[in-house]
Amino acid sequence: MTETTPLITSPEHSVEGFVREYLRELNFSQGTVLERATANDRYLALARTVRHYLMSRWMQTTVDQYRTQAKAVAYLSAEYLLGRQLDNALIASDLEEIAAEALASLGMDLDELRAVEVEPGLGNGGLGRLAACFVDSLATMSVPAIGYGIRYEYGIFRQRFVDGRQVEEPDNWLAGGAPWEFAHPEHEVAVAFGGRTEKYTDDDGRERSRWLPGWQVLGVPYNYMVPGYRNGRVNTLRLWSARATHAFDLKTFNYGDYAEAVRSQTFAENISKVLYPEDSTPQGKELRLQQQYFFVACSIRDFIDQLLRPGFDLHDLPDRIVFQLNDTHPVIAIPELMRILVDERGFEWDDAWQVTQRCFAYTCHTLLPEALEVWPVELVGRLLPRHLEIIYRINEEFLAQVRERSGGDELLVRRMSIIAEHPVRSVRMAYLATVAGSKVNGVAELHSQLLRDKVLADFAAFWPEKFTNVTNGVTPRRFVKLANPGLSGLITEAIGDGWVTDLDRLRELEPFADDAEFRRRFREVKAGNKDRLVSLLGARDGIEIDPATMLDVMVKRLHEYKRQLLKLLHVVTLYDRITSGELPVDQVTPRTVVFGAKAAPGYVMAKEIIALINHVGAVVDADPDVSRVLRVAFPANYNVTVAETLIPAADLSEQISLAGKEASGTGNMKFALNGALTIGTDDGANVEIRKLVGDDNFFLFGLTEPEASAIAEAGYRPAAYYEENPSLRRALDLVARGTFSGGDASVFEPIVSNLLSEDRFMVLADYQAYLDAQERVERAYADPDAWSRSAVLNVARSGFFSSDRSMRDYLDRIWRAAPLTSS
Ligand code: 6GP
Repeated sequence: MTETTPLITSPEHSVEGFVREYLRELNFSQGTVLERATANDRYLALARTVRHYLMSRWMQTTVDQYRTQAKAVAYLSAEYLLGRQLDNALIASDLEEIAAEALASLGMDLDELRAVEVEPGLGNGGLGRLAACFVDSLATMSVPAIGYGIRYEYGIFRQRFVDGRQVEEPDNWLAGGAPWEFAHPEHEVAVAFGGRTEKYTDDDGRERSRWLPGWQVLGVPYNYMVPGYRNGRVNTLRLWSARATHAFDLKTFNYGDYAEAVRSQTFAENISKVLYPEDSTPQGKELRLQQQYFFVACSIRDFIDQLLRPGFDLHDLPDRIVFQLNDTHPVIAIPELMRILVDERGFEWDDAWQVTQRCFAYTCHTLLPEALEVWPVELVGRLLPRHLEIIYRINEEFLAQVRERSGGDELLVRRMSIIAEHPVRSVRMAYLATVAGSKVNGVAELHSQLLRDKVLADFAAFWPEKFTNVTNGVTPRRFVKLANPGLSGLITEAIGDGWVTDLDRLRELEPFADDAEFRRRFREVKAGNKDRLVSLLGARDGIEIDPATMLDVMVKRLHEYKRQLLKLLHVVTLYDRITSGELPVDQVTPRTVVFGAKAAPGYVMAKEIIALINHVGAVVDADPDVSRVLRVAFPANYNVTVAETLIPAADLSEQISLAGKEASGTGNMKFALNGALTIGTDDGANVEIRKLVGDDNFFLFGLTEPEASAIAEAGYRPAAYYEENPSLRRALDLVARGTFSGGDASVFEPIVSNLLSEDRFMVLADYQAYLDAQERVERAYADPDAWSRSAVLNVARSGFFSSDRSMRDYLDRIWRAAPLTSS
């Protein structure tokens, strides 16, 4: 890195300037002319044009960060669910209008070109999308930060439905070209694996251990711009791609085994080939551990070699960087930094440990015990033998402390050990992160409380000051400004545009909730958003929906704890009541229930639930009476792009997980900010949403976490609810009898029998409360004026859920870093 300020100038910020730049790109980079250019050519030229406007800011930010050597945040995340880049770059650089006009003057439509972009789906769900929101906020707040991750060649699978069942197809997102990335093979990093360790005596006569690896791969960094919102800053997201080492190839080739050389190349490159589609439940696959180590080893090496000044004393590392661990996926970075300090830099163990502890902080994103990652010792030892030794030593010293402070409580020692003994000897990654990290945080108040009280209770008792909370947030740039231009315009008209980077200002909207004209215009915006959704679903999925109905939306990964089944039982109950004549059609609030969800390909029950939703939808649709007032729409392949049209159109947001299971949720925040009302349990960030928007503007139902725990402890018997509740019994019987499976009772039998015998997430226990809450929803919806008042209040009171606020909390409570002041 040089310290010379690069001399580049941005293209002129005008329609003419944009046209010139665009045509130049089309000619020089795409090698074509307007008349012959395909839609993809036109999109690529547009992306590159917009990129040029951001380039000098990017170079300047990079230079400033290096020059000041200010403390930086390195966000380590195996996933970034970015969404489309062009849209965001346009709003960040204030080019939307100029670009639209410039393209129009060339006979093109900006929206059509936008739609060409395939979003980089390099994440599964909430955790990956959160990382994307966080890097956006860090850039917008001028915080020196870098996001590190993996450049998966294939992102989250594309979902199709065949006979209502999920089929996965590869997400070849790079196929059309990748105008947003910059490969830097000159900064490739070698990463070692395997082999063994050996003991030796160093020059000072000290006993040491060193690693003799068995094989290597190279990591090539690809840089992505992370534009701050109109603040002259562009941060970097650096994603690593695996390549075979040249030496590796050559050696095999010299032996004359060409096929073997190619095979080993593929083997190395497999590491960044595909994103694991498991969400919240790790699979424990060897390639996954390789991915984890690969990207953190590259990232730490990169930070030390590229971002520190030559000769930097690593004892001072904690003053220069904090590595934030996005869940346990990057936790192997802890022994990696120890290894670098002790083995490569000759640090004493205790000094290295001091430095390491201060460099890491850990965010936990789950409450499900089965979601806490563990790696078999055998596997860690085979892939990373030196790291295993280091983990053992960390554990040894930690347990000595536990023994000392607990007076030798061996039960406690066993509970807290980083190494689990059963069912197989394994490394508990969450424990390693907790022991080594300076801070541990949950992602919503309730979640952090439950981490302290339950999941990590022994550790919280040991180090109470280590534990803190940072409630999640979402970026208002993508999820309001970009996704909801109608609402954005209305808000800006009312209170100015400061809210985009200071979302607390939405409070100033509160008085407008009582302004009838404002409410009317708010409804107009909602109606316009519904029309946009109607067009999207029509064109994309061939799904017809009626924009005059209540839009009731449940979009998130398919997981039993999130309880899509509870929503579905409500639909089945409505179907039952209408078809049985119990509920006259003219008394039903017409609604469209929209689902969007991918299931992990190996998660059988989740895939069955998808099939059931689609089958119920088909039967509901086919019934002429029912379908006048009730429709089920399940567009396939829900992703960030779909979310951006769907969320602004929603009236009702479904956040109905069993209390104590959803760590936070972030979809819930996006809906509230876009003026949907929530029907939800007392779970995750719902708790905080309800507190802020007020009980009158939130439909709360269901068991609380303590109630659910008490029932579980006493022995939950779901069949009792079935026996005692006739409406529930009828709904389940309909499914059980094969009403939604062409009369074949066997098809959905596993779902029914699971609900009746186990029902781990207490769907049946919450059924009646949910139905009652839905009746309250219908009564409220019957008064459009009162409903829109509540909706406006949801918007006005949700400013807290900006990811800018989350970043401020991390900066204050965990990172102790600050924005760069001048540019
Ligand atoms: C998710 C949580 O399930 C969700 O509640 C939360 O909003 C999100 O993280 C962001 O914090 N967790 C995961 O996606 C996951 O893989 C291990 O957790």
